[in-house]
Amino acid sequence: MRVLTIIPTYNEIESLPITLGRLREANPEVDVLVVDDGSPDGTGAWADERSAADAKVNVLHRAEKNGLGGAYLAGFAWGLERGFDVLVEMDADGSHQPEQLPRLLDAIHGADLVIGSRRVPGGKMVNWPPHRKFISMCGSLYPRIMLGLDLTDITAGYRAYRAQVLREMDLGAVQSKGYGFQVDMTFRTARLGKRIVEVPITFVEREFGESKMSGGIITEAVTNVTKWGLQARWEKLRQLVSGR
Ligand SMILES: Nc1nc2c(ncn2[C@@H]2O[C@H](COP(=O)(O)OP(=O)(O)OP(=O)(O)O)[C@@H](O)[C@H]2O)c(=O)[nH]1
Ligand SMILES: [Mg+2]
Repeated sequence: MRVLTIIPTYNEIESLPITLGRLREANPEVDVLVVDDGSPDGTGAWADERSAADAKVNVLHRAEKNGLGGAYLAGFAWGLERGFDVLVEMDADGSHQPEQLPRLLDAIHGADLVIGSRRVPGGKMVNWPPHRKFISMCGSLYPRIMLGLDLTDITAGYRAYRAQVLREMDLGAVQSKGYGFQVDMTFRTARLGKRIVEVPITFVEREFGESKMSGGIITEAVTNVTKWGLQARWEKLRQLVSGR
């Protein structure tokens, strides 16, 4: 099983060296792709140096900051072209612990998408202030109800996809940029009838650098989830009325 871990970065010069070091140490057989959006702090240049010294580390540069979603889509295309079997998403900021990657990879044997969840038994959030926990809980509950997905952590970003799922998906149609990207991808995976499994992870609040979370990202996610939820209900109603 050839595994590629994709790490999107924007201004992660303090965090990326630590995360990448831990990832290589804990999972030496796993390939890595850093997708940097022209970080002004030199994250991309650092990753290039690291890549020159380590054949397992690769870097994809995008000209400007264009959201997490776009970075992952570019990373997926890179990995699919090169024939990887499993594509993993991991934040650079230390929230997703590289030492827990084997949990996701073990579970992918019996699933098409594995989500590292903070809300299944054994899952934890470390150093998260109560208001972030509350926002995150709402952010998880709303799409769960609206989209009818029986999952505890739909916005979570520590995941592993079987390449086949991504190949079957119309990735060109995915437009979500921020948090909504994770929900969008989960909903698409579920609609393809794929098996989604959650495994517990310990999510650790970032220690260095700044969060890229913004009002715009939340608005995008809420607007899209509402739209998708209503569309799905409308479609069901239409089928009922037409007797199909
Ligand atoms: N390439 C790229 N990476 C991004 C972009 N926005 C965020 N990232 C990266 O995506 C990962 C998650 O971003 P964070 O800022 O940690 O967002 P978050 O985890 O939702 O928020 P916090 O919990 O506050 O850290 C990090 O590795 C970021 O560097 C972007 O526009 N382009
Ligand atoms: Mg983070």
